[in-house]
Amino acid sequence: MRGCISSAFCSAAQLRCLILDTSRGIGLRVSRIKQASIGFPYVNLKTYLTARQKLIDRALDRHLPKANRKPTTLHRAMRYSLFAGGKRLRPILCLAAAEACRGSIDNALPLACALECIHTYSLVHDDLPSMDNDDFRRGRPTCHKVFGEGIAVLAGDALLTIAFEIVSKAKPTPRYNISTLLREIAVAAGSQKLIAGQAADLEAEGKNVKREQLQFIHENKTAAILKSSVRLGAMSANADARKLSAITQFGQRLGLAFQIIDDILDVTQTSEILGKSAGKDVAAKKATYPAVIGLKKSRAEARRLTRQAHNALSVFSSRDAEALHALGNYLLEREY
Ligand code: GRG
Repeated sequence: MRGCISSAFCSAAQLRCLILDTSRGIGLRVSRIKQASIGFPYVNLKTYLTARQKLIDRALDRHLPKANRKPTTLHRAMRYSLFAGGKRLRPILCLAAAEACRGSIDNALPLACALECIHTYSLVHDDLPSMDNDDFRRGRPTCHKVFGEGIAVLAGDALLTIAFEIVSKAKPTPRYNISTLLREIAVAAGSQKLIAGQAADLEAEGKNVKREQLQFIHENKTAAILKSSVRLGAMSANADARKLSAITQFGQRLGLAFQIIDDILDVTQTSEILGKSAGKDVAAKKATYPAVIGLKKSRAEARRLTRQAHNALSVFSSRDAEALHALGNYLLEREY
C-alpha cells in the first residue's frame, strides 16, 4: 500500500507535509509541518487508518452492551462479529467526509458506529447457510459456526436495531435533524437499497445476468451504504446542498468501484489474504463484473469510477478532501 496521495491531488506550491498526529489522543488531527524536502502534501495512510480504526473500536465498545450483560450469548455473538477485525471502511469514510466539510469527529462518530453495526449485521446474515453459507469471515469462523444459526440471526437483528438507537443519540445540525439522519440510514439499509441488492443477488445466482442488472445489484448491495456513509458524515458537519451533492457523487462512484474491486479480488486473491473464502463467486455462479464483462474491462471500469469519484470532490480544497482522496486511492490500490 502506498502512503501518498497521487500528485494529481497535491499542490506542489504548498511545500507542506500533512502528517497524522496521534499524540493528542482520540482527537486525531491532520497537522501541517514545513518539510522542504517534500514538494507536496501527503497522508501517511497506514497511520491514519490504524488510528481511525482504534477510535471507532473504542466508540463501538461504548455503544454495545457488555459481553457479560444478559443474554450473554447474544451479546457475545454481537461483539464476536463486530470486533472480528473489519477494515472499518464505512465509518472511516463517514469521518473523512465530516472532515472534508469541516465538521467535528465527535459529531460524526455515532453515525460512523451505526454504519459499522449495519454493515456487520449484513455480513452475519449474508454468511448464513440460507444465504451465502460461508464458514469464514474477517479471518475467523463465521458467527453461526461459533454460536449456531439461531443466535447468529438474532445477533444480526440486534446489530441492525442498535444502529438506530445509536443514531438517535447523534447531534442534530441546523440543516439535518435526527429524523433526517434516521431516514438516511433506514432507506440505505432497507428493502429498496441494501436488501434489494441482496435479494436481486440471490435471485441472479446461476443465471445469465445482463450488465444493467449487475449494476443494480452492486449499486444497492454495496454502494448504497458506502454512499450513505459519506453523506451522513457530511450531514453531521451541516454541509450545504452543493457539498452534500458532491459527497453523494463521490460515494456513489466509489461504492460501485469498491464492489467491482471486491469481485476482482475474489478471483485473483487467496482466502488467506482475503480473510474469507476466495473463489466463492465463481463456484456459486454469482453475478460479478469479471464474470459478465471480464477481468480486464472490470479493472478499467473500477479505475474509471474511481477517477470520477475523485473528480466529484473538486468543490472541496485538496486540503479539506485529502483523506477522502487518499481513501479512494487506497480502495483502488487494494487490487494491484
Ligand atoms: C444480508 C441484507 C443482507 C445484505 C448482505 C454485505 C452483503 C449484503 C453481502 C456480503 C457479501 C459481499 C461481497 C458484499 C459486498 C460488500 C462487501 C464487499 C462487503 C465486505 O466489506 P469489507 O471489505 O469488509 O469492507 P470488512 O470485513 O473489512 O468490513
